[in-house]
Amino acid sequence: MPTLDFIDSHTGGEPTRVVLSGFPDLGSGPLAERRELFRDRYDHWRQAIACEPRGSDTMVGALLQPPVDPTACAGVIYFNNVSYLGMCGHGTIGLIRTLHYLGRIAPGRHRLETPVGMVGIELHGDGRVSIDNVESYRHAKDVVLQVPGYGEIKGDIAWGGNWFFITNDSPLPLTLSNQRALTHYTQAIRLALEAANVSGADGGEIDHIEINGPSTQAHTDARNFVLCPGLAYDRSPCGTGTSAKVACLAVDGKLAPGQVWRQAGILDSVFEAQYTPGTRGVLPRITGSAHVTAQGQLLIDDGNDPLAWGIGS
Ligand code: PYC
Repeated sequence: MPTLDFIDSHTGGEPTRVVLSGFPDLGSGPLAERRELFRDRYDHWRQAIACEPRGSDTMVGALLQPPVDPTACAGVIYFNNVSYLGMCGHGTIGLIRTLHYLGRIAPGRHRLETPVGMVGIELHGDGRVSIDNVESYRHAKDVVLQVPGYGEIKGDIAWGGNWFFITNDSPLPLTLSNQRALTHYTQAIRLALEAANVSGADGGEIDHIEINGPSTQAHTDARNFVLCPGLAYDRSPCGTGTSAKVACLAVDGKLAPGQVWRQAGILDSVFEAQYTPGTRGVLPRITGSAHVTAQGQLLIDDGNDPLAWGIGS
């Protein structure tokens, strides 16, 4: 019976499941190629790991891989209940915390290989993790969209390791008690983007929707609500979304290089962000913390269990 060793953690409430061993061999090519192989041949494994009954629509899987570049501490492919992610901020914080828990890395600087490029890491002595994320940039500003049931809204399209539509327009305050209505609204935005054929650079699918609102907590600068590709909301402030937002703030002249900006998510957990200028946009640094929650084995009893490979969407 296929058996996978895993460790779960949460970063500001958003879960990450690091798969340590038991997965089929994806070879030693670039991570982007290994991700395509995963998608083409082993997508049922994604479903078995991330979807119910073992996972949930909020679960992000992190398949640990040997890196191509020996200076990296690890390689990783991120995935969720519906597909694959280029990068994942909360997932990286969870993965680094997990590697530390296993005694595989010590506090200090590290490098992590992802399908969208090398990411710099700093594991601090107090357990916080900083990510020097991939270059992030705004692709389009003030895109006007007709959203059925909500009318005209405006937002920016930006890259932070995934594609985001970022808007300040919200029908309701960004509170946990409004999460169902906000999920409904952001799903409507996602459908409107698809209907209007709006994409990121090179036709990249905009599969994350971010609403930004004013800060409601001391020591924070803003608050967000993020819809993830699998149509669940991000429990954390979303690392790639925060990177994309920082790219927009920088190009609008609202955030200076090195200035710290604190982004709260819908559960009040906070990521700290700052940037240095890049060639196309900004090089964001995102800091947050994660907690290990479970360690175990996933058992895929495909001889007896009709739902051994998970419940797809
Ligand atoms: O933290 O980048 C992130 C992320 C992406 C999807 C869920 N979390």
